[in-house]
Amino acid sequence: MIEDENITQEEYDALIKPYEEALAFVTLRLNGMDREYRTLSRNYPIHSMQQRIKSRGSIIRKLMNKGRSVSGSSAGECLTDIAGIRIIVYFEQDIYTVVKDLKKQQDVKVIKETDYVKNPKSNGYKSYHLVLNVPVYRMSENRFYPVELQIRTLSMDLWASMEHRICYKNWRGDDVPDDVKNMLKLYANGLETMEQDMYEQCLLGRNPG
Ligand code: 0O2
Repeated sequence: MIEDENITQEEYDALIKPYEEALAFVTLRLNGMDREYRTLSRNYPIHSMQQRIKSRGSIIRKLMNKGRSVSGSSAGECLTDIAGIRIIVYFEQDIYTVVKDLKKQQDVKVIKETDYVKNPKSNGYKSYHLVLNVPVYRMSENRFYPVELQIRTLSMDLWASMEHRICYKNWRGDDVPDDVKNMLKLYANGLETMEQDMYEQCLLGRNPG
């Protein structure tokens, strides 16, 4: 890192303030949706949600990996995942229910959408990514800030957490040995089969009293 390229703790604290508000805005909405789902049906889609503001170290690392200059303003320009929420659902179908209902909200705009469920990454990663632009009001100005949503099933989340732990911690994502890659793909397929079978064989078309 070039010496004057840094994000000080003070810059970081100022940078994340509006993202914290944007995150609170979306979390409130999602909690409202979750309450409504649970009132309407026993087969509610959302299992749990986690939220985080990207740490200072993670922001610096990501800017360096992207070959961008390291500063608060560069982070604001280049990164759309400073505020992030992970929504864990039960079945693949639930992902699309949540996405459809999120898009009904007229005061937030979808600015990026990647469907890694229908188009998984070559390593087996599956998840639906949405970046919402959310209004944050100040007396001097109104601005939109991005919040990244990762929507995935319990089994996709299990796989992604394990893959991140195994590959990132040991090989920093590069040069993962082929046998490890192959085994991870095999498990991704196995988990997908388990989840689909549970849905199709145990739930679909049944109406337990
Ligand atoms: P962290 O530490 O989880 O925040 P971006 O890189 O965000 O500007 P891009 O290139 O579209 O945009 O990224 P992508 O592919 O949408 O990935 C964004 C996030 O998805 C990552 O954030 C990870 O959280 C997750 N992700 C993507 N690919 C994988 C994968 O192969 N394995 C796992 N376990 N997670 C993945 P970060 O910042 O990389 O990491």
